[in-house]
Amino acid sequence: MVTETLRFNGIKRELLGDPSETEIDDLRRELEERIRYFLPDGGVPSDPLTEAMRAAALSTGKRMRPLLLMLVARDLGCSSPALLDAACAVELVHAASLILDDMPCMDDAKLRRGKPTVHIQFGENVAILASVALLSRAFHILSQTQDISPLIRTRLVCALAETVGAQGLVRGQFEDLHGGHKRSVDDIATTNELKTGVLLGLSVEMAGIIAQADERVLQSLRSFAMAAGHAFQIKDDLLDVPGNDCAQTGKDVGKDAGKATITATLGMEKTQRRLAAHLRDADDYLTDAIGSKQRTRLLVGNLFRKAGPVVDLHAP
Ligand code: GRG
Repeated sequence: MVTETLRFNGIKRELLGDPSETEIDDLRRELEERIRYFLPDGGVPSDPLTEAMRAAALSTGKRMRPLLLMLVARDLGCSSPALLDAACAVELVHAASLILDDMPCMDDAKLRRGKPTVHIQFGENVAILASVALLSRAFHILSQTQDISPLIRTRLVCALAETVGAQGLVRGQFEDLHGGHKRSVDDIATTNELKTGVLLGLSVEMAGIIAQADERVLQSLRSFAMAAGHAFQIKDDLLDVPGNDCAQTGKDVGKDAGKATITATLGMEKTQRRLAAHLRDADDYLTDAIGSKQRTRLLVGNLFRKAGPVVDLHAP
């Protein structure tokens, strides 16, 4: 049986070979350099707030959201310098959300990206302040973005505000914390959409806005991001099983124990079929948006290939 990851992985290797991996690595380096520029170190003696912000934003993450933003835009034929700053803004928001998510009053996590979480390293009050400061820095960066019209800049800022707010990430986190242990699969999927899908959605939306894509393309990109977000959240759940090595994920394992997740509700086999269906949908929506362009596919393929054997997409 042809696996879903092959739809993302198979063709592109023949068409593109290694140079595209290099392109992604180069973009990742540019991004991290630009984040360092936006978050300069606190000097000597070092300032714990600045260090906490840098620790959250510069520790080794996959950079999935900013890379998605830049690669989708390139697949749409756009290489505006504004993309890099928009990508930094998205990554800073992600870093801010991870700080809060890890805190004792939320997920109470000790390990993130293979290192002690920000509140463990710097204390809880510094962690909260660093999160707020990163969020604020993200809006500031976006409001200063060059090479785009004021109208486009306003659309970007508005999209960011909507994504974070009470109908976005914050709502998703609230539902996750207060939704209860006995939720339907649809309710869990909605929470996942808000926790993971919306920030992926923002990334592709920003790419589309900067590339001045038409509404039809934007809609296909949003649908792609939602399907990819569902798939990613399921992959995340599948990796969060006791006995799985936290060296693979860089974070505490077993944090979902007792929580309502798709895996806990549907069981392993149905969950894997659901994951495969989301990946199929993601690929179809991506085709609607960018045709057969390969950059975004290469990134998505890499993300799911690295899911490892825990995610067995050969399941019937
Ligand atoms: C103030 C921005 C802000 C948000 C407040 C706390 C909160 C509301 C939301 C938390 C949302 C959250 C952390 C969702 C989890 C999403 C997720 C799958 C994170 C892991 O992403 P990866 O795997 O991590 O891309 P890396 O480390 O690779 O960046």
